[in-house]
Amino acid sequence: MNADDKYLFDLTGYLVLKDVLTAEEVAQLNAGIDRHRDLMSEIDRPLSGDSQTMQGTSRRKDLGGMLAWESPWCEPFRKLLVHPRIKPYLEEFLGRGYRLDHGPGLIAMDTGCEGGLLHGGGVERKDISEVYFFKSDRIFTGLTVVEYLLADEGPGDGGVAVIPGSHKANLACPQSMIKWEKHQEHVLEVNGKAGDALIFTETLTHGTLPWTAAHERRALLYKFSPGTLSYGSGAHQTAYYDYIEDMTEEERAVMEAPHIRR
Ligand SMILES: O=C(O)CCC(=O)C(=O)O
Repeated sequence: MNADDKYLFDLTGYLVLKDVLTAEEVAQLNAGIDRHRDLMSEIDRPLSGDSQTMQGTSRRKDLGGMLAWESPWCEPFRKLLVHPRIKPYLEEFLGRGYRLDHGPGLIAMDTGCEGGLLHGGGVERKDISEVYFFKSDRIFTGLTVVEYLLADEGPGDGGVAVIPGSHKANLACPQSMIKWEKHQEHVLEVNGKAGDALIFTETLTHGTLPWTAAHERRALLYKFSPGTLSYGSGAHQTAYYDYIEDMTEEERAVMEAPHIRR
């Protein structure tokens, strides 16, 4: 990671990194998902609320639990805990000893799938778990998302969207903007190819635009926290499950409960 990336992340709250995964890695991850497809389920509540512009003909489908899948299917997902292209960014933004807070989770969307209301951002954050500030030449951020694209998200397709710079907002985002009904020119549809990765601080206002592409959307989300913080109640509890025993030492360290690391 270079000084430009650090500047741009601080300025906008997100970065898109190109070609993080090879075509082979994308294929392995997608093969694991295909293999476990019967575990994928449509979520039980709509995410589009009463938005006039985010309605669709289906709901998002979710799939989780990849780290505990039987070998070899779990392996490409475990590698993403410490991917050499991503780890330096997480160590810069979250500090050394960053930890998996929750996830990974797959978001899949069929053509016509509804969007999801924008959320998070600036004044709306409730506690230090989603903090963002700059001090001593360092970025400090709480919950941080790494979103690996496993299918292309091209212009006009929909999918993940952000309001650049909103992690520093001092006022609440207008409801009409949260619903993507007004000020759409300030809501950026993030585009990328399968294998690209989006990193964003969860305190950036973000959400999902309705999916219009002919192919299935697949985005794989890992949510990380600094070593001393927790947002979710998830991964640190599961750190004591058997499945971490055969992880590498480097992967297992990311599964630890929050604590002071020296
Ligand atoms: O990739 C997306 O659709 C955004 C997901 C999202 O809003 C979230 O995980 O909080």
